[in-house]
Amino acid sequence: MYENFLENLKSKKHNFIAKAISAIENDTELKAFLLSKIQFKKSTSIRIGITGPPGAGKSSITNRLIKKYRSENKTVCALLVDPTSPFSNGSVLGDRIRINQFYDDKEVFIRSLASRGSKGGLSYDIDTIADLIDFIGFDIIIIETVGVGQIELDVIESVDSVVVVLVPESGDDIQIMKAGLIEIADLYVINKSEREDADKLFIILTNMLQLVKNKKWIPEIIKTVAIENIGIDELYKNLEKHKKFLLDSDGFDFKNNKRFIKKIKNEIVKNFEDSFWTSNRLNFIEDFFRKKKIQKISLSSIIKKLKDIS
Ligand SMILES: Nc1nc2c(ncn2[C@@H]2O[C@H](COP(=O)(O)OP(=O)(O)OP(=O)(O)O)[C@@H](O)[C@H]2O)c(=O)[nH]1
Ligand SMILES: [Mg+2]
Repeated sequence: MYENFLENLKSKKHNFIAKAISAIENDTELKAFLLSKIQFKKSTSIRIGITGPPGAGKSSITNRLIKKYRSENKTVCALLVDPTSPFSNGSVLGDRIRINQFYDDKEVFIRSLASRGSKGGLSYDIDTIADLIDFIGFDIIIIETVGVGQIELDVIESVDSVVVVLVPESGDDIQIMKAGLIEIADLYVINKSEREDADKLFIILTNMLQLVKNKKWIPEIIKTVAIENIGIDELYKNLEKHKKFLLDSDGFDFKNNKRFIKKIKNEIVKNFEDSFWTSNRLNFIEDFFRKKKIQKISLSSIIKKLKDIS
């Protein structure tokens, strides 16, 4: 019944891609069909994460990168994760990235997604959506997220290359979040680097990176002025360099396998959770806490009691 759907997807018809993404987000029957078709295989897309504080210029950089990749004849999908607005339906951020300039280009697909995952992090859907885009055959998948705490850590698992975009004023924040940042970035971008403190931040980052030991990949720091397209070629070159590094070190397969294992685990949790919460168990737990005087009980014994109920 959905066979035509697949053909339309494969020919990159944007309205079909949008329908497929909505199906994944909303857990419809079409999702089940798609999941049965998207098979685990060597990933052919490169997944690039662009993260950093609000307003740092992530979308402007994404925009420029899309153009750069198009000039190299690569097909590109950009997924913009909007953690602030669970009600965004895709148009608001889409406007920000000046989606219209790619309107005629079938080989560019841009979509924003509300992050509905816990703690404002990347939702579990993002990996499935990226797999769908991979299946359709886009060469490059850019995932833009606002980097606040948890999301940065999530994005690292979802992508092959992590770009952390900072601005000259980020210096103080960085001193504070040092350790975390060292761990996550494959490349640093200092955007808005026409501003005077750009060199100061460059030095802070350089010093910070000297602490990195025993790592085969040492992140580059790239200065950009996205609005003037300055530094974008260098960013592109470094992304290509990182890609080569991953290819040479089996990094792609490693990341891809890890994502797949994570998805299997998530799916198992979902399945078991649904079947675990029988009405007897739900009633038991609700009755238990309805009692006026809560009994002293440990977590492990309540879990044991729950398991004993069928
Ligand atoms: N001066 C200057 N402004 C820039 C530069 N790059 C982007 N901007 C501006 O900074 C503002 C924010 O840019 P965006 O690309 O929307 O930033 P963002 O990080 O995607 O923002 P959020 O997604 O809202 O977190 C816009 O007004 C851009 O025009 C730059 O290199 N220099
Ligand atoms: Mg943005």
